[in-house]
Amino acid sequence: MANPFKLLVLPGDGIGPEVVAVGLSVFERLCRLEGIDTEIQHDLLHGAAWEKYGSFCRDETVTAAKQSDAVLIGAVGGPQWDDIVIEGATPAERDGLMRLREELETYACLRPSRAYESLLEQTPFKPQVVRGADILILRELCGGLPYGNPRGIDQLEDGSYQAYDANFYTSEEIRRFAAVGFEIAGQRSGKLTSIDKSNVMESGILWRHIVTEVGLDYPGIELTHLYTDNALYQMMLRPTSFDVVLADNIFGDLASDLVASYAGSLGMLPSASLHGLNPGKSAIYEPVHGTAPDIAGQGIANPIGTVLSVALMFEYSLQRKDLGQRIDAAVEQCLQAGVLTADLGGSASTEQVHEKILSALH
Ligand code: GGG
Repeated sequence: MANPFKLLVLPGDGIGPEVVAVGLSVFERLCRLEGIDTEIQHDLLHGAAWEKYGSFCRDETVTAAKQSDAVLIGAVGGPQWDDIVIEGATPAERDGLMRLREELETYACLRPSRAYESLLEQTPFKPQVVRGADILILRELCGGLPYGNPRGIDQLEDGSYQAYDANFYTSEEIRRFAAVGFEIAGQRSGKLTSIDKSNVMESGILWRHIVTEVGLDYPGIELTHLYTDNALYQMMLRPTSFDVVLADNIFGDLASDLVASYAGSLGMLPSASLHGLNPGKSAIYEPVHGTAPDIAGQGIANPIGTVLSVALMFEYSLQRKDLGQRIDAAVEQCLQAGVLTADLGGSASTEQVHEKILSALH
């Protein structure tokens, strides 16, 4: 583990600052209890950075992120920044978070979701259907449609418009990502489901081919290929039949929001975005949810997705899985005590959840 452990904190926009304050407090408390030395830097990202610096992600922020062991992010975006036009800008120049993901090459995004016994009634499922669900969506994060080029909206001769986005994947991008999937499947149940649309997309054909090829190096892992549409349907019908799911950038984004329903709310889902499984590289930790502008500033946002992202930070960047598990247990205690924010059917404030988790940590 790096000593001191260098953390860059980028709260972002909307409810980002509120949930990051809780995640950071849990991080600092546990580091203090465990005698872990830290060096913490703060900066702005996306809308907040645009307002102060006229850039969604400054070069200085990228340099600080690269020099850090980990980056803790809240959420980015908001309608006030959606229509800003930067002529000829790449997707990364238009979105601070996408720039950081690209610069740090955090191509493997881990998005775990599970059914909590005390929250089964908060899910849209019959308890017997979702009980025991424990899934990890692995989302490829640096390629595919979000970064695709060419892209654009062109006017046609008849005055109407045509929009297009290219979905590019090289065999190497798929190969390095699939290898992470097989490694992680080996650390869990040994089952890996790869999802694609190889029935209608060329990128899907290459995806399936390379994943199968990588699988030859992992004879102990049971690999299943599913078409994405069918996979999402099966994830709703049989939540407990999945373990690790390997998906491209777009399908992984869709799948992770969908399986958040197992946990009762999108506010529960954490993520770890890694440059492979190399603990020496800077990684990004952030909740899966967005900025929720409708509730920003009210002190009612669910901070658990961020707190669980800090648990993943302890596991992957500090190599202290035991401390990650301690945070998981504190969150469980908070849920069992019924200290729940509104998205989970409760009336607790962000601060009440924070206090409950801190007291459960001791
Ligand atoms: N904390 C996640 C977040 O801020 N997400 C904003 C977002 O939707 N980014 C685009 C993406 O993840 O594809």
